[in-house]
Amino acid sequence: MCSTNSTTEHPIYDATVSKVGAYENCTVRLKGWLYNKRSSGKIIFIILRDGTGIIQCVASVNGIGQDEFEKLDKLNQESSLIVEGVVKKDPRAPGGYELEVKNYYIVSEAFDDYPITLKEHGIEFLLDNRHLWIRTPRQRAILTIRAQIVKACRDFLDKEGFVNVDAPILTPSACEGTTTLFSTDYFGEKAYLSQSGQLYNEAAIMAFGKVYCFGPTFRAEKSKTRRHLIEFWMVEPEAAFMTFDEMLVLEENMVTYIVEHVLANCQNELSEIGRDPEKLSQVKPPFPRITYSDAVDLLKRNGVDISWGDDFGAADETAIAKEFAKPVFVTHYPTKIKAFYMQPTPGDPETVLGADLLAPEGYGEIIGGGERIYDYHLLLERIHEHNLPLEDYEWYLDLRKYGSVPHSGFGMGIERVVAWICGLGHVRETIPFPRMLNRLRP
Ligand code: NSS
Repeated sequence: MCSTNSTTEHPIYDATVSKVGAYENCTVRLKGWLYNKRSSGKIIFIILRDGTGIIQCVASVNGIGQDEFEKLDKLNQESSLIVEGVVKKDPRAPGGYELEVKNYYIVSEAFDDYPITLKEHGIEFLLDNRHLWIRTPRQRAILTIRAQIVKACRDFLDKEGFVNVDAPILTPSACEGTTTLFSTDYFGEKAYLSQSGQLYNEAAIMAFGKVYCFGPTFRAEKSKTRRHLIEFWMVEPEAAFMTFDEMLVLEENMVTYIVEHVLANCQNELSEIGRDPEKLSQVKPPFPRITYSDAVDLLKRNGVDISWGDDFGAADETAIAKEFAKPVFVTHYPTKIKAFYMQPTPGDPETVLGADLLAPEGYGEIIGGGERIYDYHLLLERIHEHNLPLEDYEWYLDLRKYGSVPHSGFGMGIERVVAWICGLGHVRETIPFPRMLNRLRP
């Protein structure tokens, strides 16, 4: 853009690291933090990060003068600074460009040794320092992919004609069983943090037809596994008149859209975290479907000690998913292990029109959903069977009183999808500030 032998003074352009390519040979101003530094006598190499990427900046005594050079040489990691310099193409540099420093200003000097260095740290230490850990390129890449996944969910559903109608977080009743409820005092009354916005979605579809809610959900689960968080984000589409089969198609299209969006927009981030995109490019509809009964047989054939009616554990889900290169639907679960609102399978009341979507590569369930009971009397019966307090579900029953229609919906846990797409060993890195059984801080 700027010529190297021009005699006229160039202006200084405000730029970001990710956009420096548009300013070759120009003088730019970058604002960021000192990620790393090494010096060799008369040259200092600074790795500057600005939130959009990292760039090597080269400062020399000739370029900035002896005093400024010495000051820079002493600057601590993570000091914030503004650097002005000329953008030079350099195929060896990360990102392909380097900055020849002409000037710099220290905004705030880090006055203590930064706890997170380039050496290996233990996971508990990193989690204790999560407020600082998120600055590292790997964590930034994961959380950028998360943001793109969230965007893809919204884009897909908006495009499909779903209206975003959010559900409350403080609720009087349970959606997914009473054992994992978080309770809080609501001015003398007991309230619970939402486990799912589904019940409210069911009210909203009668007003909008197709809706989704997207927000934090909470499960007081005493599970300390690599798939469980206490607070996680869920996107929950729901549609009036949508059949079970139509819902499965919606799920596979949404998951495919998300994967394609990440592949198209996050190549740098995937390579930063070392995720092989090849495995993800196999995710194309249709996804295989197997019934719960067939899944039990499959497990038995693989020597797993399981009986019809048992719920699947993480190891079972992994064993089932291992048979497929794409995500797989497990459908028609036993009625007694699923939530109270699930519609029975026509002609087979022992099972329900419910499906879980299991991700490949051992990531387990990423989506749970199904068709809902729309008959008033059957729903009332289930509420009694599950010992749910009727007064808290009167409004939910009303939906079956006034123009009830068959309807379906599902919930997709964002962190599990991020863990799978990024190929991570644990969900704790998929959310900015994880809440786990033993962790509420920072
Ligand atoms: O319990 S779910 O299977 N289903 C529901 O909550 C329905 N009420 C959703 C609906 O139909 N609108 O949870 C859905 C997903 C599940 O597949 C996981 O991906 C995720 O929510 N999930 C979790 N992620 C992280 N940590 C925990 N503890 C967790 N529990 C569920």
